[in-house]
Amino acid sequence: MSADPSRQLVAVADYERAATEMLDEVAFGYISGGAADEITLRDNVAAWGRLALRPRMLVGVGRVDPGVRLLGVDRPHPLLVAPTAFQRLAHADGEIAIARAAAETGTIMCVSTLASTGVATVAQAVPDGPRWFQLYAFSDRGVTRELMASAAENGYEALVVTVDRPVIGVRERELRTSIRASAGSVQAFSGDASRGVGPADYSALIDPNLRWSDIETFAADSPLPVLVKGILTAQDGRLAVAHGAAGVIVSNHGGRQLDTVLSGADALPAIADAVGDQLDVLVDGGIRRGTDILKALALGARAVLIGRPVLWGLAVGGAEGAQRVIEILLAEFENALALTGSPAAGGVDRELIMPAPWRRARQ
Ligand code: FNR
Ligand code: LAC
Repeated sequence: MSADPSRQLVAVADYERAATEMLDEVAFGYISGGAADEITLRDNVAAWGRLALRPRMLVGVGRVDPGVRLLGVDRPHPLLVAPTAFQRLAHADGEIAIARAAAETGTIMCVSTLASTGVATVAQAVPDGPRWFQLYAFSDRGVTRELMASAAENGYEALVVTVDRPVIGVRERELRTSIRASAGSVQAFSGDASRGVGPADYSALIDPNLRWSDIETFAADSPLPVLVKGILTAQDGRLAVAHGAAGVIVSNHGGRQLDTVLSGADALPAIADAVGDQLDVLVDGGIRRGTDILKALALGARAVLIGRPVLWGLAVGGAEGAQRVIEILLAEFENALALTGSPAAGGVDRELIMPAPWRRARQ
């Protein structure tokens, strides 16, 4: 082994393997697991591989521009850190470490309502990084409003309302390990914290009766633009437009909610076609390579989010590990722009992809 083992880790898959070895069964099961038979979890990754790239040559790619415009703001690249709960399960430095990694790389970090470290603490610890707040609307709308206000006061730039978790999915790995974790922003509302609570206890706080009219209320009440996270159909894309959303995140929650739903990659084109000219469409799920980011843009997304990869980086090497994972994906993305003859991320379109010729052979 070399003196610095992280030098051996050159791809997201390397971090996944290393994290598997470092994390205990409880944390690894929570982070890497999915719902039921994990068919959607696996398909989220496989779906990007069912698209082939159609590169163009001789267009001059000595300099490529990975920048994109998102909610009307120019950003250096189209990669965001997805909201993931309880990041201290992966590493003692948790959210603060990921906030550092994000700030160092100009990456927007989405901080979860169920973050181990509360929204205000993250913002104070790492003041200079772009951040969005992911909202779980609680049945107690007073608490919900407090969370929204705290995000705005602490410099969060957008509100991501997650709508695909009215109830928790069938998560057998979590059931088998009786996981315990706590969430900084909402600890006070979660009952007896001294005995330790599990994700399921927090789930009980989330409103299963949330409706489109609530999205409209949040959009009207909050000074921040609202994105709806967790839609998979063009119908819901149109309803997001009708109810005042500034963006949608096409997502199946990393395959953690309902097994056998379609992947983000497969859901994206219809949604982008229906509403891509009226609001910003983002996508997540299974992004593990720079080519996956490029394919998402080609299908009509403005940006992508990564969940597990950054947690694997965090588990392996704290802030540095998380940063390295982001840098690997960004370097691969720029490489893919150059090798497909795409000088600017903003100019990528569907001409760049086709259904992969090898998909039928494999099935
Ligand atoms: C999540 N996800 C999630 N989403 C959300 O809106 N709020 C949350 O608190 C969480 N928590 C969470 C925890 C863990 C451990 C994971 C893996 C995921 C879903 C997340 O935002 C995102 O949609 C997926 O993780 C994207 O898929 P990949 O990149 O993990 O394949
Ligand atoms: C999860 C939550 C908290 O997926 O959304 O575990």
